[in-house]
Amino acid sequence: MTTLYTMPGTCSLACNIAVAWLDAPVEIHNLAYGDHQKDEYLAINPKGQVPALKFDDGNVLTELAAIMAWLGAEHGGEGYARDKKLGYREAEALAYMTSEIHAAYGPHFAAKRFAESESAQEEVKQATYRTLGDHYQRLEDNLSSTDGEFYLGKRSFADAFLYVLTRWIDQTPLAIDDYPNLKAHRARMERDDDVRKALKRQDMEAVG
Ligand SMILES: N[C@@H](CCC(=O)N[C@@H](CS)C(=O)NCC(=O)O)C(=O)O
Repeated sequence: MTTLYTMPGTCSLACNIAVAWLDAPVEIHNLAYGDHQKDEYLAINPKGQVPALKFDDGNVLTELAAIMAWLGAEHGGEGYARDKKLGYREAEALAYMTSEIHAAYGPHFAAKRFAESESAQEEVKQATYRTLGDHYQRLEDNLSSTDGEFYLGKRSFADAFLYVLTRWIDQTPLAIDDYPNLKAHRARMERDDDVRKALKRQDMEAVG
């Protein structure tokens, strides 16, 4: 069976949620933290990152946005194929969330890669939080420009990644309370049975 590799706390939760929403025949293999750097997993994804999707024939697809595109095309049914506008807006949102916002988290997760001294690392981190603050404000504004329930007006995989981002904010000095639409979105996602199922499969809990 096709296998999705995940790890607790990571962005791979978004793909796990998408699998649950589609009820796709994809097995979830939740790595323990650290196993992503072991030879066995590096043979699957030499980048040492999750998510990765391994097909029965041994082929591997990496990069969250690409995995979401495959899930939609393969298991999204006719509705997914017909709603072209939602499809390209979803691709736009996922590209923004992965290449801009997730990437901007780099110095937060691994400050040592960006500066040597502790004071320089702290400076880089503070700049990172300012950038992230701008991103969260943009997400908040975009969400409030729809009816507020879903990021693109209708449920899409962008909501799955948005949920990951609204969880990560708690690790930063930024406060979810400053983004009321994002806070409500996070709470709504946690009332979704499929989201709870995905969290459980990844050894994670709702944040409330
Ligand atoms: N560009 C990749 C980024 C994936 C990524 O950074 N995954 C993180 C978890 S959120 C990871 O595996 N980190 C482990 C590491 O880099 O050591 C994507 O969008 O899939």
